[in-house]
Amino acid sequence: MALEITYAEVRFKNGSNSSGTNSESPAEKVWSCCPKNWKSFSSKCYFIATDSKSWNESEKNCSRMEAHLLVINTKDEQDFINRNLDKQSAYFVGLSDPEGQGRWQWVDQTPYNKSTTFWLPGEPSNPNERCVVLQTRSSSWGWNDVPCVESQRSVCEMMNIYL
Ligand SMILES: [Ca+2]
Ligand SMILES: [Ca+2]
Repeated sequence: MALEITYAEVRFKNGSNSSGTNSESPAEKVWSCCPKNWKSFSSKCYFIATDSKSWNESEKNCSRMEAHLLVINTKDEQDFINRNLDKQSAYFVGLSDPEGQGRWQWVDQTPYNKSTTFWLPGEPSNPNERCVVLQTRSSSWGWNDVPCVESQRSVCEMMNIYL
């Protein structure tokens, strides 16, 4: 798929800003960017889908763009995404419990780590609710398990494109 690129930034691959130090090798400049209408955060790109689909269809929609449903790895990532969402909506993320056994799985095989979860109070609430949305309740963002067939908006994630 040809993606139109309108956003780019310079990153220092070695993490050093080489501020006047006479290092032998100058910091290597690498251009990375996100497709048009995607948001860039910490070497990832995010797309907020405005149409509503089931969880499966939402994941397929991300796959078609060479992305996957959002995998929340850190609080910073969750906070960044939340700042870009509409409080009135719920958004599928790439977390599901296909068998309803409490075995939560991320779509990209990231291990489910209980210490990096952001369930709303009282969630997950129901073994028949096997797919996860980001939503607000009492004005805080968090995770809720909902039926996978519900139609919700969603967030896709992919790596930055390196030029
Ligand atoms: Ca992620
Ligand atoms: Ca629930």
